[in-house]
Amino acid sequence: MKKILVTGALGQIGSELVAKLSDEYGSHNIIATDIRSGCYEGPFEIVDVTNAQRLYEVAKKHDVDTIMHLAAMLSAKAEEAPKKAWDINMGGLLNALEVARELDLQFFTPSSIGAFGPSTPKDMTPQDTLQRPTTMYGVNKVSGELLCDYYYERFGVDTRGVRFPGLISYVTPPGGGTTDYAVEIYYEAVRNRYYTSPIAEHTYMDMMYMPDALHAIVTLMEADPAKLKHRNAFNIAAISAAPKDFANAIRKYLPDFVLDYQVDPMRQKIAESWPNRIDASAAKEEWGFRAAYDLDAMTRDMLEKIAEKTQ
Ligand code: AKB
Repeated sequence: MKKILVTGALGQIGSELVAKLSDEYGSHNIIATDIRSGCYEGPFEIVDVTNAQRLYEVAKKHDVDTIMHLAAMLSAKAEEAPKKAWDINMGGLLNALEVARELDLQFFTPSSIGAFGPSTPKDMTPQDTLQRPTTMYGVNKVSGELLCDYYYERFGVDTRGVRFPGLISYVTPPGGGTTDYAVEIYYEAVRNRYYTSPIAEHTYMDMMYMPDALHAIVTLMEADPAKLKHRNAFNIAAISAAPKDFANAIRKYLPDFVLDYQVDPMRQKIAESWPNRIDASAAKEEWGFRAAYDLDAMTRDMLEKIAEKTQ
């Protein structure tokens, strides 16, 4: 039975991942940690990931065998405070990897489509390709991918990871990402039938519904290591969409929905530097990744769940 420490457990991915892992492995085997306290009933510890000693002590105290390191600043927020983003994203990752090395733990951390840059091929972006990102978040993500490979090659730490697209969910809102619009649009559609997009009409990015993202993490962590050629930073993909596609999908259920645009230059620039659609064939071949939700299935579920929540 696994015993897993999750950093950033109160964030967008963390809050749902902890619930999923609790179902899979038992809630007493999941140690949720975050920089702030929140309402969570299972084992919980306050941990600032930039504090290496504290992270080590909590992992040791709970005798965990796995770290899932999620604590990070997202792309738009990182652009507003690049030095802070480096300290949290790289400092936190290095500390978490060191704990994994010292205590011989399995390790997961997400990379992102943000690890690509304007010179990366935009369509069917290959697994192994040019990565020259132009954002601090992207620089952190490429460095993180390399660091995780290094800890595997040099120290034998069982590091694994995926490049997440923009993640869409109705449970915990994302904070400070370029793809946040794809969550906000659903809330505003249900509440006001109206949304102003900060991203231009035809700008495509990869997106994924949270249940597919959580399933991917669990499947990758349980995959036979002998079959993993890449280990870290697997491209995974489900939906390639632009704001107009979300609007059309929403109008199928809410015909009076109106989408307007007020493009935010900083977010738009980041979005344009990312791929339109990445190729997930390595993840499919090496550990059987597959996504269950397309844009329509996700839209139906998002609108239903948000309507229930806001009643
Ligand atoms: C962001 O927009 O920063 C994140 C991501 C794609 O990594 N959602």
